[in-house]
Amino acid sequence: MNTTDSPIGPIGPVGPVDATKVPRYAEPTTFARLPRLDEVSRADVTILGVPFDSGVSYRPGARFGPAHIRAASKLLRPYNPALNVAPFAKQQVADFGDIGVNPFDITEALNTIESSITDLRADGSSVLTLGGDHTIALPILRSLARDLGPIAVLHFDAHLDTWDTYFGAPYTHGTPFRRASEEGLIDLERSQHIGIRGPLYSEQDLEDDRVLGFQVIRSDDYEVDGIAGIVERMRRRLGDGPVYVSVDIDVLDPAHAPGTGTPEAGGMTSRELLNTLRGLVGVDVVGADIVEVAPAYDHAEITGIAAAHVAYELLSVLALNR
Ligand SMILES: [Mn+2]
Repeated sequence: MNTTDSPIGPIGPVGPVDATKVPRYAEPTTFARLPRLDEVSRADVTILGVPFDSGVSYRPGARFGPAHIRAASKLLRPYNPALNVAPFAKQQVADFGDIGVNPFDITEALNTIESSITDLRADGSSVLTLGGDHTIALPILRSLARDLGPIAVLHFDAHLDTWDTYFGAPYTHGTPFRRASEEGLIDLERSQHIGIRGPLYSEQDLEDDRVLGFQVIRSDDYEVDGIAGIVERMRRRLGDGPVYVSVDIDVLDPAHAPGTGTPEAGGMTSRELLNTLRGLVGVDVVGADIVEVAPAYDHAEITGIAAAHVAYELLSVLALNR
């Protein structure tokens, strides 16, 4: 699964470092021990770290998420039996590393993120972003929508993230999808939240959310519909056009993801989340993020491992859709 060189250059994707020859805990840390982007000619999928958490409303610390997810990804292996695919062999996946964004000026940070995403996508690469707090989804959607028009957002989260402002501030981790909807970035007929639960400010939050273009699948719905039923509802809503997948790790129950900023009881299991993501095979996924991993509240890498496996399933879906 390593470099396959021929006299005329690489003839296939450069895969992870071979764990049967170099121990997993050795060598510099990239996602899944994949090559850095500057070590390959181009990537079909680029992993990008965005260590930004200046938009959080409660526990800070998601700026350390990218490094934590990479560290927890060292145990990922090359073959995914659940989907019968080798995601790093079927496509070139490479890790760009992190971009530096201004922690004191959110507007400047959003612009930096948007232009970085646009640059990485310029040669046709898909970008899988490791956050960072949920604020970063907005500039990513700005970049995608400029090329693709309004796209469906499939949003896994305990929270709606369609609130208006906090302390008068429009750009926060609780508001990215309201801004995205107002800016015309999302398809109002095809967007969906999955995993919603917990107390709201008022009943009006749900009404506003509907008007902004989202359909809600609640965490509790898994109990009634099961994973297969949820996947069917998800695919019916997403339809045929482009889809952006945004995974807030707090969609998982705190038992499955304690290391996050705004935990809510009654969440999904990691098994439910991974199986739901597998249901995206054949859906036109054009990009994805995994956000809100805050390692200071994690224990034994529970949250980091969950996030790494979320990334692995998304990469597997992208490989099969190629
Ligand atoms: Mn969120």
